[in-house]
Amino acid sequence: MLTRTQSASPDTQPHMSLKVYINGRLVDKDDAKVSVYDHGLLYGDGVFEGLRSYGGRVFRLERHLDRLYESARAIWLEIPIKPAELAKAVNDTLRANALEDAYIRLVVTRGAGSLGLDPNRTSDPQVIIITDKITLYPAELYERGLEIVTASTIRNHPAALSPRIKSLNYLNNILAKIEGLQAGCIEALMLNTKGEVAECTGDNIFLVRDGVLLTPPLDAGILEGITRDAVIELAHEAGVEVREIPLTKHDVYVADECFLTGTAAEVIPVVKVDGRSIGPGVPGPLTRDLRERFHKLARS
Ligand code: PXG
Repeated sequence: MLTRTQSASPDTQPHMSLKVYINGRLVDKDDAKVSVYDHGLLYGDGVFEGLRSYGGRVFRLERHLDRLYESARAIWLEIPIKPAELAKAVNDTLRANALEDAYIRLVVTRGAGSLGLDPNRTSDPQVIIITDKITLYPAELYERGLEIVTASTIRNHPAALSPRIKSLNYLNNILAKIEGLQAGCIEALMLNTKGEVAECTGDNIFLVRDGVLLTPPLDAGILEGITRDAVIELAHEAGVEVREIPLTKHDVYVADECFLTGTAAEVIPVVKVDGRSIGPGVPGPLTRDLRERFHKLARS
């Protein structure tokens, strides 16, 4: 997704190279490199965030930074700069690339070290900001709705590696994503070790039943999605009751509506799960309403 040669104004600046922030410097994309000894590469030892900007303004930047620093704290990784400095760096990088509607990837690795797990034998965490044009899901998916399948890969046990940490080790989700792709689906539903619905590989899940919005609680072992939080707020504003309760596949199959939330997808309807139509098999009214409300909020 980030490999295309990008230029903010291809007609007027054909040779302008995308700039990447790395440790306080803006360098050309091709020169933005980390060591092969970086423990981010060797062990997935690091954290990340995926953000979006709309019209030059980053959606809930502070909240994403809070989550990044919380993820880092949970893995004993000290980010060498303060959140305010990182926030400024994000905005500077967007401006340097003349990007308004963008995808932003923040990455902090443990840094280069020896060939061993010991994080004490590393130095210099690498702080990286990649900004690029956003690749949107095709509009027709929002109109028709997605079909997803339940993956046999269980979400990481929260007592082993908390799904609330956005770490550089996403193999749990990637294995589930592959199952989805093999079934012809771009997303896959993941259950937790109790067999309850957790989340999708890069999105949170919501159901609608009898006008009430249902979503798994954080202790189902999920990422506390920033889009999820925003949608819960929007539902409250709209006078819709929201229940964060444990859900099973049965609840999904008998729901009136189903949708996913995430930074990349925003709010996207799901109309089929494991071959079963959800409700009448078309995007439902509450899903459409919340999608519109989110759309307005993000662009306000
Ligand atoms: N669950 C998981 C496991 C995620 O990784 C979400 C839910 C939704 O959270 P937000 O805060 O985005 O509403 C995510 C987010 C990417 C990418 O490039 C992945 C995410 C977000 C942005 C980009 O793969 N995952």
